[in-house]
Amino acid sequence: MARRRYDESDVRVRPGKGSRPRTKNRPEHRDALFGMVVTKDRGRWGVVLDGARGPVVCMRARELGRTPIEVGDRVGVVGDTSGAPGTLARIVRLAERSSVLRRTADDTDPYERIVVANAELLLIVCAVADPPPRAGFVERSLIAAFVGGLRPVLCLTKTDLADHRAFAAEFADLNVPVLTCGVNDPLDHLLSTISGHTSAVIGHSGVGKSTLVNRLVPQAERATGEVSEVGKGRHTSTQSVALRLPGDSGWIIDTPGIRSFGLAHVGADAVVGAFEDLAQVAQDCPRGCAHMGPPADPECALDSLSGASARRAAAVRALLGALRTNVDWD
Ligand SMILES: Nc1nc2c(ncn2[C@@H]2O[C@H](COP(=O)(O)OP(=O)(O)O)[C@@H](O)[C@H]2O)c(=O)[nH]1
Ligand SMILES: [Mg+2]
Ligand SMILES: [Zn+2]
Repeated sequence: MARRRYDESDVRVRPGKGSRPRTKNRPEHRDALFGMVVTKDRGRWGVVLDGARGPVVCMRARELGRTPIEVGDRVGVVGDTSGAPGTLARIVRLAERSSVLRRTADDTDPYERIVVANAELLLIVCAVADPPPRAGFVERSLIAAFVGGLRPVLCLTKTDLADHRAFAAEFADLNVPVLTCGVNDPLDHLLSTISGHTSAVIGHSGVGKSTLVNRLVPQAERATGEVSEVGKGRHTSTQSVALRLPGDSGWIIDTPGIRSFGLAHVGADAVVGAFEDLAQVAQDCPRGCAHMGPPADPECALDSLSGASARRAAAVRALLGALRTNVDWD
């Protein structure tokens, strides 16, 4: 998969609502310090500057207009960057993203939201029981990861309550790592997978996401056992937050509050394009092929595949099916 590299000199500035002249008089901010956005809340961003420990509270500079700045973004900051209580620095630059986990509110909503920027891995947390596992949720998450440039890892929880193998087997042909991450499972495999990387965590409420994050980052003290993390409660978080793994061995970005995972922005070609072997063959498909095979796409070139690639094509078609069914998986 083609992954773009950061280029900190590349500022992507959208003009704001007013029509101020765009770049002419804009300061260059050569003195900006770079860091990572770790929190976002009501017009305030927490940024951990490179080499620093705690976050600096920031606002978005006016010249950035309404440019979305999300948890995981690399940004340049000017002003009082001491992080002392009561100080407020300014985000003046936004580096190009290496990955973007996106969603729309539902499958018909054209407006894309960025859930997490720059995560390398997507940990898809799914319980094998209580609540029962939902393949549709996993499929949608996989699609979002593949098209967003994140490497998905399926983390199965509550493995003490049911056998996980049948559910895990559903995803075998996609070459997605499946790790058992229940309370009684050792986490060494997961730890070695995420070590040195930035990983976003997604999953339904109640699947054991916070329990898992607390095992990975004990000082995080994420609240567990809540009926619902979203909406009503005043103290419940609806925003992503980046947590440093012990020993500075990477970051976990917890993403509470995703109630729906619309994929209106995703096309079949983007999903197929995430798999090199399939993408190559799909170049021979007729124009507008939706890659589903007969009867809808009788000339789909994916049907010429054999062996592991054919199994992968079948698995990707199952994903494409999930893309078309507007399941509300809340
Ligand atoms: N039996 C069992 N219960 C678990 C496991 N992981 C979490 N739980 C329980 O499931 C409930 C929801 O867990 P929580 O971490 O709050 O889920 P979250 O909503 O995804 O953050 C809590 O009562 C946990 O104690 C597990 O592996 N096995
Ligand atoms: Mg939770
Ligand atoms: Zn095709």
